[in-house]
Amino acid sequence: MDDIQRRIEEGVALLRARFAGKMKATPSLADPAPQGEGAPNRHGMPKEPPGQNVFEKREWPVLDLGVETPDVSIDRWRLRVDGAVETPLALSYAELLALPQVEEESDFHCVTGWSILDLRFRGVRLETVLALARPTAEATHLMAHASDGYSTNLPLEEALKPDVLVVHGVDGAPLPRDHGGPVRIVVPQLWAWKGAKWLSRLELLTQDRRGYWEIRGYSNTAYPWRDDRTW
Ligand SMILES: Nc1nc2c(c(=O)[nH]1)N[C@H]1C(S)=C(S)[C@@H](COP(=O)(O)O)O[C@H]1N2
Ligand SMILES: [Mo]
Repeated sequence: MDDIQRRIEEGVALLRARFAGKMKATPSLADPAPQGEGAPNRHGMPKEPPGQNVFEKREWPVLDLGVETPDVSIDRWRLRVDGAVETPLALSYAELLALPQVEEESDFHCVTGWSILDLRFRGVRLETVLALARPTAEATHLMAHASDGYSTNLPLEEALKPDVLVVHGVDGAPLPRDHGGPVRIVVPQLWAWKGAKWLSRLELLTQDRRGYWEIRGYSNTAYPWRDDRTW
């Protein structure tokens, strides 16, 4: 475990050396005039992006392609991390739980017009998983793949933000299957489709490639406070 801890710290330092400047410059952290209403959220953006309705937590909708709801048992679940990495991984659920765990209270904004505020997500920073796999010097983006055939892409400067989590719990309970359990991603600073439910694979890329909705008309950048929904 000490070895893993050291490897994570080294990997995080390498990633921050490459991406810290880019991370600070993204519209989700450095927008001089973010749109929306309400008191500032944790990152200084208005709590409600423009055009959103805030729902109660108990009304959290289930939204996905709807073709199937994957039934992935904890015993069979694996997260492969491959592509432009020095060390491809295949993490089991137990291995994910053995990594440093964090809790982040975050908001969840769906492009179809609803938001849920203050969900308490538990999991592992995506940064931690990437630090273990060591993206190569050429890696710039990643594609998250899911067991239902879904995919969504992220630039590394968004993926590495500290509240972007590989989530296995919410509000003190295991992540429900409908919401992507056993394991999903949550990317609070972007529209919720950027967070793959039933996460199965992270593919590191050396150039951007569009995922399921990004091909079909949703914005590639997905900034809620710029009303950035389609292209
Ligand atoms: N695997 C997978 N992940 C997915 C989707 C999907 O269809 N399949 N839909 C996305 C969309 S459009 C949204 S709004 C959120 C919804 O998450 P929820 O069902 O937990 O509310 O999941 C995202 N992640
Ligand atoms: Mo969505």
